[in-house]
Amino acid sequence: MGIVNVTPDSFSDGGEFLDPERAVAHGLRLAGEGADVLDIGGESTRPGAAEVSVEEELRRVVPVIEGLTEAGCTATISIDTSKAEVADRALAAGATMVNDVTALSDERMAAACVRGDASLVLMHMKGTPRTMQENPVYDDVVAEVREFLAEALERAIREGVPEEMIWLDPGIGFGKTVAHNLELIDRLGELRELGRPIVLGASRKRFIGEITGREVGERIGGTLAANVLGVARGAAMLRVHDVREAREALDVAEAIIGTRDWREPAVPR
Ligand code: HH2
Repeated sequence: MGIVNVTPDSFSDGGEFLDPERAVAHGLRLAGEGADVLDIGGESTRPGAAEVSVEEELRRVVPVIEGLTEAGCTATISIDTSKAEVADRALAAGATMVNDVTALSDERMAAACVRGDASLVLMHMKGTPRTMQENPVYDDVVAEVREFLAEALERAIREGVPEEMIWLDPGIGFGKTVAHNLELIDRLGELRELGRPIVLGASRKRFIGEITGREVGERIGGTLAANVLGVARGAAMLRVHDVREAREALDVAEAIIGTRDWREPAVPR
């Protein structure tokens, strides 16, 4: 899953793709590099980020989704939003997946997914982006995230989203310390027990900077380590800024663990 942030304030690439044409070009490039999914977001969720109105979010994301669809983009288009109204319009414009980092905080969200026949990513967050990094405390972070995701999954199914269209995400960096993030990735297999595929979003995040001492644009090495180990522990989708590097690391990692036949070399993209 390649990230297309159409925002002025995202933590790693804020402002770079606010112009729809640049965002479309970026999305097409990521798809060409091997992204199966493009995640289009119009609201930053970084710690302390300002909230964005429905109108502003729509103004940012709809032209990008339309542009990608018109350009014949074959990757799945995901809308990264927690607002049902934005999901509705994005699905009408060509998206087929909803990435909700608040796991149905908008009570109309599941219905929007059902209406739009969309798959749904449910992510764990403790608190809100404004407050989530203020001393997060858990008894057992994996158990709590698992319980939260189990409840969100049950609710989504109860509200009509087909189980086989739901993905789960531990929400790396969303109300978690470095230690919490590391433990979640290391014990990702415990979330697999919920029976749904796992999305992992570690790309360029702060815990990597805290370990490596690197600024946000220089965290590719740490990102690849988290991604490869995440897949070894059971992640099925990686949400990344750097698709080419993630793809290559995965191709090699999968050849080693035997889930990919290395005799058929990947076509460099
Ligand atoms: N992380 C971010 C945003 N959306 N969605 C899922 N499912 N999982 C994640 O880990 C996740 C997410 C934060 O990263 P980014 O989009 O790069 O930054 P920002 O929220 O500042 O736009």
